Amino acid sequence: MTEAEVADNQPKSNGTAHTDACREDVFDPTYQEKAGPKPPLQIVWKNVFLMALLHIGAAYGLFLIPSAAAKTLVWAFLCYVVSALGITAGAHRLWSHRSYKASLPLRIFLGVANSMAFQNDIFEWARDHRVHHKYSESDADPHNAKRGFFFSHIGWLLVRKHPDVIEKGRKLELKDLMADKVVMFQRKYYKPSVVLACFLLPTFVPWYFWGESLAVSYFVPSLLRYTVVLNATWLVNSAAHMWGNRPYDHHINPRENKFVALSALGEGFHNYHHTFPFDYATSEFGCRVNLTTAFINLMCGLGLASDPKQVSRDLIRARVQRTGDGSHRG
Ligand code: ST9
Ligand code: ZN
Ligand code: ZN
Repeated sequence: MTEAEVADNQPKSNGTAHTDACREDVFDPTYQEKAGPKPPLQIVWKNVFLMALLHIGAAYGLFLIPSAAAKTLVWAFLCYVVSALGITAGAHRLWSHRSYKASLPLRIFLGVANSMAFQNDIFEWARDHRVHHKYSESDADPHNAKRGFFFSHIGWLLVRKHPDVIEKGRKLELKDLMADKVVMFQRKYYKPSVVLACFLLPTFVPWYFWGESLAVSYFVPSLLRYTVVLNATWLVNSAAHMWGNRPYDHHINPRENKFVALSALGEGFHNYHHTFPFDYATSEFGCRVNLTTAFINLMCGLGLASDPKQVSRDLIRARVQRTGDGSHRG
């Protein structure tokens, strides 16, 4: 990356620097992987077993869909959207990148929604995500896509981390996360919050309110919905780092992938996102295939969110011309 490209990654719009934007998500071109053989792979068999069990449970949930009431399917979809927003609008755009500001009621909602998604607590998620951006596709990237589709999709959760992930992660500036009472409260009570929000609530509502069977209530809105949200998220790390165009920067692997954007509520514009990580919309196309941006806009309209950061058109145009792959359709 040249100095100009690194400068583009710095949060600013219309020439004014965003002093409160995150800087720990900016790519660090100075990092060098250590020479010599890589540490041996250490498989965590407990995770392999649990992930296998989860996916078998989700497959059983698929099989139960025809016997589910319409209301249960609507509920499952609602749980999908809420838990996905806990990741996209919460852990990702708010807490990892600080791309907008959220009021306390909105942060509480996103904290609960995040527990419903059960993808590690917000602090751990945001710390791993900042190292992903800063040391993208190197040993210090938790889900280094250079290690292949399987590793970047799910494999990285089944083995011990590369020591550089932890070494570099420990040097990150995370004071903003530590200062956020919602983040720290969710971390402290993470396990009970997951049991309640990810499993008990999605199961209880259809069973109690419209007499759905306990099996359907558990396997469809809870297990299947959880597994679908996990895989939609992981596709951003795997598919969107492999397949698609690179209109903003062809030097990096992350790509624009519409299928991933659709399933991940707008998080598939990944070439744009890695080029401009501070942009709250993660795309230059506003709400198009981007429910998360629509949600943040709505929250801003209601006075619950503010200061959404965006890249200027001029900066996008200049970057497209300098480093794009020629596929940009502006
Ligand atoms: C899950 C997360 O699925 C998914 C994240 C995806 C991210 C996607 C990003 C894409 C963009 C956004 C798009 C969103 C789209 C959403 C769409 C929705 C429809 N820095 O962890 P340990 C320390 S989770 C600094 O045990 P091991 C750590 O604090 C799924 N320090 O490492 C600890 O220190 P201490 C459910 C770090 O032993 C020590 O190191 N959860 C860092 O290597 C050891 O930590 C699971 O499956 C860091 N980065 O184990 C659980 N990292 O000892 C999975 C660690 O002082 N996790 N440390 O306390 C595990 O079981 C383990 O972490 C492991 C590694 C086995 C993977
Ligand atoms: Zn990425
Ligand atoms: Zn990101």
